[in-house]
Amino acid sequence: MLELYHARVSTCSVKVRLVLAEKELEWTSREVDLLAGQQHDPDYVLLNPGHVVPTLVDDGKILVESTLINEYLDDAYPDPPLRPAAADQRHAMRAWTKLLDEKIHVAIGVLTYAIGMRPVILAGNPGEFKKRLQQVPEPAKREGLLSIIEHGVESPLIPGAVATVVGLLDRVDEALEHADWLAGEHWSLAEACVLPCVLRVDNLALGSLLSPDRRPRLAEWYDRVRARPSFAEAVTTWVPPEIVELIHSNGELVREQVEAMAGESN
Ligand SMILES: N[C@@H](CCC(=O)N[C@@H](CS)C(=O)NCC(=O)O)C(=O)O
Repeated sequence: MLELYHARVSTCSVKVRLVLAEKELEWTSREVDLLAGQQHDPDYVLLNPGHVVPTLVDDGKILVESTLINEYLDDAYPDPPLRPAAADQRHAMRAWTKLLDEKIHVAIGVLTYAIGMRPVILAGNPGEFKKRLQQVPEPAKREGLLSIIEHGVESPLIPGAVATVVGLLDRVDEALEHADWLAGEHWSLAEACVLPCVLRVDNLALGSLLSPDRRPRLAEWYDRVRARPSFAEAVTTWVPPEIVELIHSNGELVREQVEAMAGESN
């Protein structure tokens, strides 16, 4: 039996849900409420010592790290294969997952908190949120989140995060110049990791960065990946529309400022 500990809106959770959907695997949902701090519950930390989602439990085997979970799923449930067969294409696929893990994930997290979540946290109980931050195991992440909650898009972390995300969007557009998919001939684990980040950019009211005028191949790919049944199953089914609307309206408040940082203001 497959059990996924996940959060509805988290990009890393979407990444694994997309692969489960592409493989049409049955799984049991174990939701972890990140805003309520359930990732720090002692029972959960026994499964995931990093205090993060997702965690997959497959017949008692505990698996963490979304990229490694997706590779595990492709090894354990190979039909349909979601990694290209050719060695060079598989290398290209892993270059995407590595880029996402090492650079993009943090940048997307910074923008999500600064643009989409900060107003929610400030309207709730910021003191409680800051207290809970003390449980985040990595000091750099803890301090980054504090800076974002204090300063929002004025935090010194924002320009770098925006530049990193713009770099990703350019790279996707470029990669699709002579290919339909990011790595190989089919939807692959590269799509699984890039799509949740592009979707987040869109949800944060930065859809201008994805417009066909600016990045035509990215825009066409984004339409194509969202038309697949896996998107409905992994995203639409789980992500509450009212949260998407809330994040989007928070994004509207700072959109011009962020677009200017991205060098894309009109
Ligand atoms: N490298 C980890 C990162 C997981 C991660 O950062 N997950 C976020 C949601 S996308 C999380 O659980 N955050 C909880 C928190 O920051 O307190 C993976 O890919 O699984």
